[in-house]
Amino acid sequence: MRWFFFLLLSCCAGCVVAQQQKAVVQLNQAGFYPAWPKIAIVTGEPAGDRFFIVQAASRDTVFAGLLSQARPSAYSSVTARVADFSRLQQEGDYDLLVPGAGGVALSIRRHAYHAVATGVLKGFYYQRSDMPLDKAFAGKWSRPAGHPDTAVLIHASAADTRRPAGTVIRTPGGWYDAGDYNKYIVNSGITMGTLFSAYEDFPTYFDTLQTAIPESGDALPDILDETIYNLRWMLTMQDRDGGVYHKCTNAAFDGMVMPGVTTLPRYVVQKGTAATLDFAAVAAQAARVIRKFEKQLPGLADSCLAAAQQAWQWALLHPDVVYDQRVINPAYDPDITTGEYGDRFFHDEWLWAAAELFAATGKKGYHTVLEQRMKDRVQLPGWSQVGMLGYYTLVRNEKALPAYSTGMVHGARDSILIRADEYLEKAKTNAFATVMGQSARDFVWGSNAVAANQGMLLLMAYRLSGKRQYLEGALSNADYLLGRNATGYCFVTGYGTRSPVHPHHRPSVADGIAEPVPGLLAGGPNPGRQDHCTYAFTEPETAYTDDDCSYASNEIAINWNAPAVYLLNALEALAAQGRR
Ligand code: G3I
Ligand code: 9MR
Repeated sequence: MRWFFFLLLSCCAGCVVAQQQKAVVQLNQAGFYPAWPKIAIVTGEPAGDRFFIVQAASRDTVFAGLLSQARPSAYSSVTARVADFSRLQQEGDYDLLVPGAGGVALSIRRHAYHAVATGVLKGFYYQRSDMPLDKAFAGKWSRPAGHPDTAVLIHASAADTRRPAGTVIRTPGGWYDAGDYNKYIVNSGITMGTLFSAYEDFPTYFDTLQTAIPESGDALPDILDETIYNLRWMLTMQDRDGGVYHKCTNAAFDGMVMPGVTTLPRYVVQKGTAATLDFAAVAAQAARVIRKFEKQLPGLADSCLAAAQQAWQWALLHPDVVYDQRVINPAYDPDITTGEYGDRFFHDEWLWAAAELFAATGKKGYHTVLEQRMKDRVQLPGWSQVGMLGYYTLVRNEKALPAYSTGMVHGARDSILIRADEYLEKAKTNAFATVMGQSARDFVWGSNAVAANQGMLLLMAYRLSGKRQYLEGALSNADYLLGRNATGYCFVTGYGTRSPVHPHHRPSVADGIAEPVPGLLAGGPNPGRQDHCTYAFTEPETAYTDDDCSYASNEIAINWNAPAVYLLNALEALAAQGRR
């Protein structure tokens, strides 16, 4: 037996090397904008140093170029050469040919990202929990409603005298978080903040963007209809004392079945500081964003603002309530073993909530907390790092804020620009010529959201400065997500020529349809491989497997889709404005 494994191992090792040596072309599979940079990467060993682009139909050669020197990647054993064809600006369908590497199709279009950008927003519709997805909107992925959550139990960890354990409450609606069927306030928080940011920064573009959802054609932009669907759920998660339950969840993850098939009890669990502050931030931002739709949404902005202020008050009284299943499970039944989102450090949540409440009310009390929290080093957004969302809100609302806050707003602006400069500097040595891959630490669980959030930050820097390099940096990460990466995948399901077909996404696994639900961003390379699945490659930028076993590299999640919505739609909007 042992010799057999030895043979298998040496054979596989050989395969890996062979695959890495074989020359392959990786590029953005969604397409390129005529006036913007266009780059493909050739990995492995091509037969020469030239590449050609031919028109798909006529086979006429329209471009010939030289590959760059080979550059070893810092995050895998891949070597990469750049094929730059930015000078080709004619719309059309082409093939890029590299002797020894074969050819790949590419397209150049004025609305290159329109389909995929709309698709990642539509992805949220497929995550809706309590309503049937009708054929008219969901096509072959139509399905009955999932969990109604109209009779959800107060878990013992959340019990008090007014609502003892077992009290039944309603908390319907909202998106499923990811490949699982639970609904988590912390992760909804960053997701909502990011989607509202997209609308705030590109309102004219989104005002007319249609995603074919049931509400399309009503008096609200589709992105707001979608976001408000989840907002209404979030509002039901607030207790009367202002505190917010951490999540609405099964005790344990459902099997790989369709939503709504299991009817096991659902619970709301312990109220916590992170959930309550994230809720405060979202509700305050919502109040500001939807105020102009008072006629369509009577009273909703006021309710949101009141809810946000109440949540803030609760957090002041409970500033350090961590949600920790290792603590609650020994104390209460049943054990809760679903996703934890167990943040322990709340400075950034205070910052974001204070920024949103300050922008919504102009009240000095929030400014005082903000001033304190601006002293911290702010991180790239992630579910446990939301301070940067506060910075985004400060800089975009500078004109509406009281004059005494100008210094603080400039601090936020400088910090965004400094971070953006660091990104561009590091990108200069990246083998794939992307901002993604600043260090090996970028390749975490959900690494594709790191790429998308870096892109979003660069677009903030672009909006603040007008400096074209920032726009190009953001574009490099869109290229990364859509195929110019060491795996060769376009990471959005249903788009590109090679995208995930087996995401860790229960409906995609259980619906009996070959194609996965479209418009969902896979988590991406993650050498942590916490799922213990089989990966053909294990280095930081290649540790990805298109296998539904792999929740650590191939799950989907709302907080990953949201920055992709921002990045891809913002680029589409800017390209349409003719930004050069
Ligand atoms: O905080 C440490 C950091 O100090 C350390 O340097 C780093 C090294 O890997 O690890 C950091 O912790 C990581 C943590 O996320 C914070 O980013 C853990 O390793 C990592 O395992 C953890 O992954 C999270 C995962 O749940 C497991 O808890 C993902 O970020 C998070 O996106 C994911 O979320 C799940 C939900 O629980 C359930 N629903 C699906 C969803 C997506 O997979
Ligand atoms: O499906 C779950 C996924 O959403 C989570 O991200 C992941 C990590 O918490 O867990 C998945 O569920 C798995 C569980 O952790 C272990 N048993 C198998 C479950 C499904 O693959």
